[in-house]
Amino acid sequence: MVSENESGKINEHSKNRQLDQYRADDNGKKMTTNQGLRISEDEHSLKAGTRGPTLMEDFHFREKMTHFDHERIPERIVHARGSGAHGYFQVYEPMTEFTKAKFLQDPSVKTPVFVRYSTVAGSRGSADSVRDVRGFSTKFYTEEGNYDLVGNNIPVFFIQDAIKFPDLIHAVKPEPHNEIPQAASAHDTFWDFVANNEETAHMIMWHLSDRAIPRSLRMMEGFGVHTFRFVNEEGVSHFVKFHWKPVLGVKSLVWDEAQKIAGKNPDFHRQDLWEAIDTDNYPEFEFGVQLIKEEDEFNFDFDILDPTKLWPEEQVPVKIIGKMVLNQNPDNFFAETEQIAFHPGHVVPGIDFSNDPLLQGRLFSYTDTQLSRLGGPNFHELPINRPVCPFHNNQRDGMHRMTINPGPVSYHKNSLAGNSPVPASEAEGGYAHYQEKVDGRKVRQRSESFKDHYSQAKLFWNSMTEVEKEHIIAAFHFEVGKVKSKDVQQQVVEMFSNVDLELAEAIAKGVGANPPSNKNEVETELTSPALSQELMKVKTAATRKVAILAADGFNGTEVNQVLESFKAAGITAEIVSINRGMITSATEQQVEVDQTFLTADSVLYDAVYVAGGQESVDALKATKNSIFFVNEAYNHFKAIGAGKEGAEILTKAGIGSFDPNAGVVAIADEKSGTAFIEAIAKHRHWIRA
Ligand code: HDE
Repeated sequence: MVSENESGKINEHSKNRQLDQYRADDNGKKMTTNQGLRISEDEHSLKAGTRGPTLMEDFHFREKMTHFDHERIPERIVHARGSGAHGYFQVYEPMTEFTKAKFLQDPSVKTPVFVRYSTVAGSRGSADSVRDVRGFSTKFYTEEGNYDLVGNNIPVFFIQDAIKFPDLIHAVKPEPHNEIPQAASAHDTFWDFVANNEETAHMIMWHLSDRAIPRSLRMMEGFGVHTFRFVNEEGVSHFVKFHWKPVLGVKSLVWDEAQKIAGKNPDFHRQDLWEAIDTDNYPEFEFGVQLIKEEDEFNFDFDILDPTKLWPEEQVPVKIIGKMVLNQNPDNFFAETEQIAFHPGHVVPGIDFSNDPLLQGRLFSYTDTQLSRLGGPNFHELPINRPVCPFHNNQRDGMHRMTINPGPVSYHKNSLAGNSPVPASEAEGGYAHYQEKVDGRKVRQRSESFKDHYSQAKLFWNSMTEVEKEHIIAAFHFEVGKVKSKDVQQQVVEMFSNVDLELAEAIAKGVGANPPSNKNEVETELTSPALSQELMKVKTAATRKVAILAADGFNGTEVNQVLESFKAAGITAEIVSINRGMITSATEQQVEVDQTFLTADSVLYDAVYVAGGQESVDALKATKNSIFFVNEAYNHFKAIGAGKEGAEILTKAGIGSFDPNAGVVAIADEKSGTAFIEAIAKHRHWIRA
């Protein structure tokens, strides 16, 4: 069995049907060894007497223990912590004008996909909510082979040339002498690298912005980062950048919250993704492309091959061309999310590379890393990695080979097998590299056109709203404040004075460094509103999670009404109370408590609603926990709602008065329920700051 479908017709179920052949159901079965021998006893090793030594001949013990001893594989050198999901992709209109890629032609075709999200720096078991870039990798199982779009949630990168990647990662990973800190960039070696590699400036602005602490993997953008090529049937090429736009909008945590979540629920994002799919709230992302004609390559004030530059959307609009829906959780984390192997070099006809030196280096690294991670050259045969279209070549043998290739011929060209498998012509779907003309001397140099490191960093800064700027400054204070070397701190201040003098002065003040002596601030007033997540239009409360604080004697009519309006808005709610079990309303209605103040925390919710009812409010008031819960949610700028008597808790939590404009809503009637939902949809109420 090489492929699931020799006819080439792929639909959204193709990958699932292929995986079915590998799924094993142990339910209700007798236990056997891996050889199929039934096992009669699995709790006692074979011994010479009940108190005697274990015997070598205990093959069952040996097999079980040996397998256990070898259960771990090396974690990814970067992006070790990840979460995945199955789904499908559908194009809105044929993209024939720009690319011949088949999965981008027919709007009726649903191409199966697997997506893996990740953080970069932390180990496999590190917390989800840390400040970091998020990986956003998509494997499209197309009829022409697997296409991997291995992107991030930030559109630019730290460095311009792949040869610097090991240095960047050595600097950001825990320091090698003491393996501290885990999953964090707030330490000396990272900031030393930044200050001595000016090309990082633009990416650092993004890294310290709210983009690096997403609320949910479902609420962040994705970017292919590099410039790629689309090539159509006529061989005409366009430069292209890829975008994923989340249907739920781009939303972030606040830093204090992100740090607390790391302790309260390290699996915050993984669980959010899992539960969303489990409850049929399928994450959706629209697919967009920015296109530049070949002849316009040099018409920009940045080099389109430079991965530290973006193409401002106001200059090169994003054309939305399709949608991805994630509708199925994996069955087995290791088999699917861990063993999936992405590679930017997995392309299909119609998609090609540019000469971006970062991309060029990646084309080497990804296969190489799988060899040590997955133990040999046959990782493409693992179920999650297998294309759903046929694959035939003369590659043979190697560790863990699963395919059985009959016959004596495994070479090309041959006559004994009629010269098969035979390369396909372009007309037959054979991949032909775009025939770009290249001409140059062999040099170890960077193009002059890559040397402006500050204009787009400044563009990003100019495009931020006031609150986003405040967050970036606070992030500098945290990150550089954790740096022990005063010298490195000062270097950072000097470097960012190239971006913006006020910013550099603010950094200096917060970390106790001298004001910048360098006054080379780049001069540009340009802005790109599309870069600000605060200015984005999508505002919905759908799939958000609200904590309802209630105890015995709560106002049942009011809570029912609120729950109804939550349901209509696609909001989920959990009852948080003093103890688990049932609580009874003033009118004898019973509801089950989902969480207590010990098992839950305000940081795990998007909003808080304190139910009315005097007895309930009195009971809650008596616990400091409820006051802290509301106070913390308020300080994290979240929507707060309260029934009439619930206002007493708000007062105790230091909240002055109801003010829907500041997201503090009195729940009295249906109209106020709507106001509360609008407050949740706004996500955060910065006016309180
Ligand atoms: Fe990666 N990167 N990377 N990277 N990368 C890996 O491949 C590498 C870069 C990205 O969920 C590794 O299979 C080099 C940019 C994602 O499995 C490794 C360079 C972007 C993932 C590797 C880069 C990415 C990886 C580690 C500099 C955004 C996770 C394990 C030239 C466009 C994929 C693996 C997954 C993973 C190398 C830079 C995204 C070592 C050499 C830029 C999302 O091969």
